Amino acid sequence: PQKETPSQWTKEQVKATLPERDPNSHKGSFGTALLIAGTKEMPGAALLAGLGAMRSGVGKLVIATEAEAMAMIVPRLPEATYVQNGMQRIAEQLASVDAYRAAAIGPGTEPDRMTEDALSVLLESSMPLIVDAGALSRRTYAERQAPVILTPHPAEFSRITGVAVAELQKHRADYAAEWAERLGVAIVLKGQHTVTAFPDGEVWINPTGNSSLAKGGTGDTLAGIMLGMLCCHNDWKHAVLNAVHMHGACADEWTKTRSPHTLLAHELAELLPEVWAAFE
Ligand code: B4P
Ligand code: MG
Repeated sequence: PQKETPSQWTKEQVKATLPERDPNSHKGSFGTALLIAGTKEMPGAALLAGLGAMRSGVGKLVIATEAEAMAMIVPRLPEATYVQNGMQRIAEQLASVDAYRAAAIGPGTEPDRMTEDALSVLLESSMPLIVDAGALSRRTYAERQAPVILTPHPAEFSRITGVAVAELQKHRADYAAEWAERLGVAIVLKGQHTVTAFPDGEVWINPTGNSSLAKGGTGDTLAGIMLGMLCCHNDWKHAVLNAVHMHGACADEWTKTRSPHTLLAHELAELLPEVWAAFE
């Protein structure tokens, strides 16, 4: 049966829930984020997510990626540190995941055995965990107490649930809510009017964003912004909702003066400082 249309997570709600940066803070106050992303063939996804995270309130960022990807990322994000061949080292439990405040896995990775193994290791931790792109698979999260946030686009949602894309798009909020409760995770179903459904049944629609986001890399930037937001917010649900809203607001800032045909994903991270300030 068709349920009520969920409410929008508005600009006023973002303003009321964004954290202040304590004048007395230091980088440890905001924790260290772990980003597991990028391969030799898709190094850009790790860079885009890394830029999003470091622009979004994090204290420190560690990027676990392949050696070849590191060489490309370091010159454009010297502020991060790295775990070389990190996906493999985490999958084989050779690199610890204990010291992080939040983690994201999947941008620019293959949906293969190593990704699944690394995800299994991360699921044993007690930090909030974003699962995107190559890390999205048909699985359950029953053992997990801490927050899990899945960020599928419609094709990925279809892959992990078996619901056909055309059917999904007719009842986006209903399907997101149903699967969030069933899997016990938050689901951010991307696309026009992104739906965020929490495992407790709460559902919100995002009012920002436009067709300039329909381009490769923008989802990687969102995963990074969300990772950073998880580190500086006290309430993980506010972090997720504010990340989606702010990512879309950057695209809306772009189209004030520029064509929606022309946005590059890394430019979202460049717009974020001024867009964020408008919420403070
Ligand atoms: P992949 O190769 O999996 O794409 P990706 O690497 O995940 O791209 P990226 O990370 O940059 O973008 P994402 O979608 O995560 O290939 C995608 C495949 O799925 C393609 O075959 C594509 O056709 C299909 N697919 C993707 N979206 C679909 C959709 N809506 N309906 C049907 N098929 C779809 O993240 C993109 C970001 O941009 C999100 O934040 C999203 O909310 C936003 N966005 C995209 N279009 C928007 C719009 N029109 N308005 C507002 N926001 C929009
Ligand atoms: Mg994506």
